[in-house]
Amino acid sequence: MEPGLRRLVVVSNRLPAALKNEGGEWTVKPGAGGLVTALAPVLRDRGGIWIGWSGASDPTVDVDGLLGSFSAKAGYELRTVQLTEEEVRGYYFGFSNEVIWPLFHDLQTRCHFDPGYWRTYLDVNFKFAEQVARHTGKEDYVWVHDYHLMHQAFFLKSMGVKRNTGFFLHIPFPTPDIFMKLPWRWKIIQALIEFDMVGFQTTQDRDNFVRCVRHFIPECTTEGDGAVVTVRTGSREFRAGAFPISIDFNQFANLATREDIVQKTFKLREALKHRKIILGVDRLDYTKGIPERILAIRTLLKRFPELTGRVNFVQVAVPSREDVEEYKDLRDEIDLLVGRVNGEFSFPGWVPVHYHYRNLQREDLVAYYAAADIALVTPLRDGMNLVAKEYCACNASESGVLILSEFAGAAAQMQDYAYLVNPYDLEGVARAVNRAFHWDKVDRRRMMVGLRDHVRSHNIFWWVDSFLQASFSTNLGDFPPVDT
Ligand code: GDG
Repeated sequence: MEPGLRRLVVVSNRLPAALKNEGGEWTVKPGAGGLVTALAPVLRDRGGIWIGWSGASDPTVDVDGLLGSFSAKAGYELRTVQLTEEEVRGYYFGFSNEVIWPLFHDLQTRCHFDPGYWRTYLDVNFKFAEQVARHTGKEDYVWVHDYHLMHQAFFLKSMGVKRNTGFFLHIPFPTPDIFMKLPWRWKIIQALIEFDMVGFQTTQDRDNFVRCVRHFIPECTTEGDGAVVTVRTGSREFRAGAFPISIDFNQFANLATREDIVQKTFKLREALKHRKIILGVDRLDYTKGIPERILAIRTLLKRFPELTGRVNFVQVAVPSREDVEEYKDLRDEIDLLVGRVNGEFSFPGWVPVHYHYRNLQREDLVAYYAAADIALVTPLRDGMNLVAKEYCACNASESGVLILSEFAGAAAQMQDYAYLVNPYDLEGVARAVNRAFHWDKVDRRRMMVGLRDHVRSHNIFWWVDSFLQASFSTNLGDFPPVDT
């Protein structure tokens, strides 16, 4: 059956709607973050099911009732997997966030390789697979997302349930020397090769994965030289591809030029006295390099004192994983650094760093993007980074500069038109900002037009189509390399 005719079943840790307990009352909130931003418009267009955890661990909550109304509005079905608090602790906070997240972002010293986490991860993956088996049929295409659920195809097979399955990893896949540190490395590889398609953000991630497979199965061969290759391990044949995720370009571009948002953008610039705005937008996470970025701004003001009073650095940090000690410490560290830099450089009428620790409304976020002269997107490591793409889509004036970490997946696609930096090199980042500040208008336009053209054509719909087409195509030559 053609991929376009199959019903799509998305499986991810969280549903696109989260149940939250506010003052004893449960409410439904649309989720934030990369995955929801990426898939919601697609499922609305195609119809289908989304299976995931609702965010509520209280067994007395009427989850189905609460999700029902959201589901009707969203235009697709939601099916929830109920998790206990203990399961959430071991599988989500433990294995996913304290093992795989830091390890796959090359931050192995932050890993807690607790065998209890691993066991709970397996139990929860089994629970998810049972729900997938219950709510799907042979003709459905099951598309599993991210590192929380790497064992879906493996458990479906162990239950004797035949499904066409794809997996997409939103975060980087590490090099073999880092991956090998994982005590359960072989089990993860065994599970991933059970999918029919394993997708990554970049060619480099895909190649890292294939190298890890080859480490355990030396006779493994690959065929093809484009974005998608066929991998044969003897017992298994599957596909592995690079599919750089993207955004709904038109939605952002249209918002940025909507009259009320143009007004908002103007007011923002006015409030900052039309100084040049340098913008950072991130979930508050240690992979995003926020402390390093603030220190780079400090270096900028020290090395280029003529910029004092002429720039504002605006950092938006969205609260994330707030119950985790490491994230609380990171928040304290950032509070301290912002205070220090402002204490060191402010004078009456000017404060260099404006820091917002909250989730902005989409309209306000777009106004910040549109107002910013320079976007400083400097994660220490990132699967893709949608903020870089959203900034370009919103830059209707085509005069902004994107300064981008070479360790973001987005760098592989955007390197011709973005200013690439090493986020650990504070002086290098400071020099890049200084150069962007002085950059000629014609050059800025040329770069931004190149970026916008690329994101416009390689948008979220292109991403979904590429993944689904590549899962079913008989000619993998149709998928040329997507990055370098
Ligand atoms: C993971 C991978 C990969 C941010 N602040 C606000 C807000 N956001 C939205 C942005 C953007 C999303 O959050 C962040 O996406 P990123 O891609 O930058 O990062 P992660 O959350 O870490 O996402 C990443 C992604 O998955 C997709 O595959 O690119 O590498 O780590 O969409 O707009 N949204 C609102 N207010 C804010 O203040 N409304």
